[in-house]
Amino acid sequence: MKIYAVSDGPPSLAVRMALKILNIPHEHVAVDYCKGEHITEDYAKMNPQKEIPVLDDDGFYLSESNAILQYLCDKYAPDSSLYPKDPKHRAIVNHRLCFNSAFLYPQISAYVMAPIFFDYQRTSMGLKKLLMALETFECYMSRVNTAFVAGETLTIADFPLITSVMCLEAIEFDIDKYPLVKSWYSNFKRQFPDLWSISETGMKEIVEFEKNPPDLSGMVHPIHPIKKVNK
Ligand SMILES: N[C@@H](CCC(=O)N[C@@H](CS)C(=O)NCC(=O)O)C(=O)O
Repeated sequence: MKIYAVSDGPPSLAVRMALKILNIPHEHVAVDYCKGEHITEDYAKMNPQKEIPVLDDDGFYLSESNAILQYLCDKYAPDSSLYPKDPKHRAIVNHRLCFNSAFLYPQISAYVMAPIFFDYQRTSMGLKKLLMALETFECYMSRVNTAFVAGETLTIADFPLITSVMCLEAIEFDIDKYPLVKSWYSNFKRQFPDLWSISETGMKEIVEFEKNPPDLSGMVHPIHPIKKVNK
């Protein structure tokens, strides 16, 4: 099995957490985002969306990190509590995965990540949408009032939400107004240091890039406006 991933991308880091906790032997293929290795026609054969990560399980190519998380459990750990079988419990896990990929992470991607790498600004509208998404996250946490995002035990839904919130920590974005999100995030770090270390490595890179944006002038076929960076 191969995972094509970047070292600081939240979806890649979430999948790497699952591979680690499930103890699945795999090769980590580092995709050079700054060179635009994911925007090539060869890469598009694996993932026409030209996004990272992509899983290659013996010729079975799968993109979309949520689908990868679900597949890894279904195929390699069908009885794991990481992806519960009970329909309602599973529905909550699926809901939190969708909530992240459709509602929270897009705001974090636009407000936190894109302006680090490309010629985009952090706008008041972007901030407003991000705060709305965080309020919603806090609301879900208060409704269930559980230790993890989808119940009292860790599930695959925690991974992408942890890596999303990690981006906020990377730019020292204050989440004090969301106490349940904040305590879930701190507890995860304390209880799963090995998993957190995967995310932390990515966070350190983001922290550095926030101070010194990477030079993307060599990116092939860029799809975002490239920033001028002093070399
Ligand atoms: N929905 C996708 C999103 C993946 C994603 O956004 N990956 C980023 C890297 S962290 C990417 O490939 N962006 C493409 C680009 O900016 O050109 C998933 O969860 O797998």
